[in-house]
Amino acid sequence: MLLNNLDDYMKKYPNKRPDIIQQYGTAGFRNKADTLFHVTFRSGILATLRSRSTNGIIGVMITASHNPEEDNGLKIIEPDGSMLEQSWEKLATKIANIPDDNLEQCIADMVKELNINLKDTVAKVYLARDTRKSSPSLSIALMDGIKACHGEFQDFGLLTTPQLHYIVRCANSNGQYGEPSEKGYYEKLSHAFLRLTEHSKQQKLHLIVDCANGVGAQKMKLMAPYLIEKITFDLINIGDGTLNLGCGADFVKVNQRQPDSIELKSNQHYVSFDGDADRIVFYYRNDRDGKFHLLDGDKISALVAKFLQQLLNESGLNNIEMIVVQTAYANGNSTKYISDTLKLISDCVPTGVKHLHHRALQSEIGIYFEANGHGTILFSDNVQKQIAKCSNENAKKLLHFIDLVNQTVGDAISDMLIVEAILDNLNLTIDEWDSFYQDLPNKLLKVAVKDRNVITTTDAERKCVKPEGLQMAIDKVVAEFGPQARSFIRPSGTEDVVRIYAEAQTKEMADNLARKVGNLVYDFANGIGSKF
Ligand code: G16
Repeated sequence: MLLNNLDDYMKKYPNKRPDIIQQYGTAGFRNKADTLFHVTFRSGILATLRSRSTNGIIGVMITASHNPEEDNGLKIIEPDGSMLEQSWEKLATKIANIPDDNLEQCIADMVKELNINLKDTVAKVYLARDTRKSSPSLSIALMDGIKACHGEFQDFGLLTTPQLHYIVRCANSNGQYGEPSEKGYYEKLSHAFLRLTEHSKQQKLHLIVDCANGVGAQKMKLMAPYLIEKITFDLINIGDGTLNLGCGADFVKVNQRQPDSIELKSNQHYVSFDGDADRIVFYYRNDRDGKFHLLDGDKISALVAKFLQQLLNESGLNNIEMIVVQTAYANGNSTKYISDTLKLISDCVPTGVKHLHHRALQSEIGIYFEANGHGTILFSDNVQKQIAKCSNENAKKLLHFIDLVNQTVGDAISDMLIVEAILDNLNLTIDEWDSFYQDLPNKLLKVAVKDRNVITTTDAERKCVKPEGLQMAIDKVVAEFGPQARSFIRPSGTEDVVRIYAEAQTKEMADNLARKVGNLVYDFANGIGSKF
């Protein structure tokens, strides 16, 4: 039998809201938690089939990351630790939306079409969850889906999303990438960090970490003792408030201010994670102007690129190809810094770590960060071998650096240690890092419309194709704000909104530009625009 006890499971997990289309979007399924039980059960089936078709262990993380507490979602992880293969995203969407009565037939067709061997393969799924109240019951639905499809599972309970990505990769590489456990993760990263910083002149480092009231808080408590000889932490928003509310990486990036609960002190580094700890942004109070300064994913990219360039040159490995991958949200001045000052190639791809990861894989070293603080660095096997062959001190540092990076996906804990280790090695203050370039003033807005899918884009989301006439209207407005102005729009893949980004010479101009473009989006998407 293809599926076990399906009738019983269908009674337990009927699709109560067939009116809602569940989409496997930018980073998996996302929606109000109470609409996701049938989706989660079905994703258990899908993950089991993916495991059989790849002959590897698949991961499923239950989280809605930066979204509000009442949302939840699923991120499916490939055996190499990357995000679900794109052709399977479509299958995931199909299975999630098929009427209850047709589910078994749909699965049978899929098995046939993809030629999935059900007899001689073992299916295994690793699952974990964030701290949302709905996550434990969704975990049960997921395990039921795996059982229904005759799969095996291992439930890791609470983990950050990047920890699960890491463990899945380790397990599928037979331990070559590291020990497939949470403890293995702490040991590998902390060892690399301590070795990388052991010769620095600076004393102990200290960091204030806003954990967004999410899973990062519990995991930082476990990580901190491993690092105590070099760095200590004050953890805030550790679960005493509401998840992602008035705190966290998304709040800080969008509002360009510190979390409500923080009063900025001089000479202090601050970071904010998001709800599942796969994003990070840095900030501090600049004593010259007494103001909040944000160092986002673009600044992290610039710092990493500069450091790696220097180490590669000093190791005699300057022929290695290195690229920086960004999205349309990257600040115009960060792109300029990468190409004009660092003389590196930068490329722009659509939003979503999966797109950046894919592009970064095509280079020997691929540095990728979204402006929102989501990113990592990828090193090809060939480069790792080349570095391992060099015996100089800088090459040894590079090897420790590679061990500090979670190459599967953006990881707030790993990225936090990467930045601190680089600043320590280069003997740079946060202010000096901030002065690499000055961000063009910018504004992020979101607009709720009847159907966000009426907006379609091209050119890595920098141009709007539909509704017709909207791009022309945006171009006209942008032209009013001078040569440095830029704006684009795109439908979100994680929330039911259209996002608007604008940058211009002054903050006031950027705010005004975003507002004007927001009004255009509202009008065109609701059929009030001139040519709609
Ligand atoms: C997810 C993705 C990110 C993306 C973000 C926002 O982040 O992993 O790559 O930038 O959503 O996406 P959108 O603008 O389409 O809503 P997270 O941290 O929520 O998983």
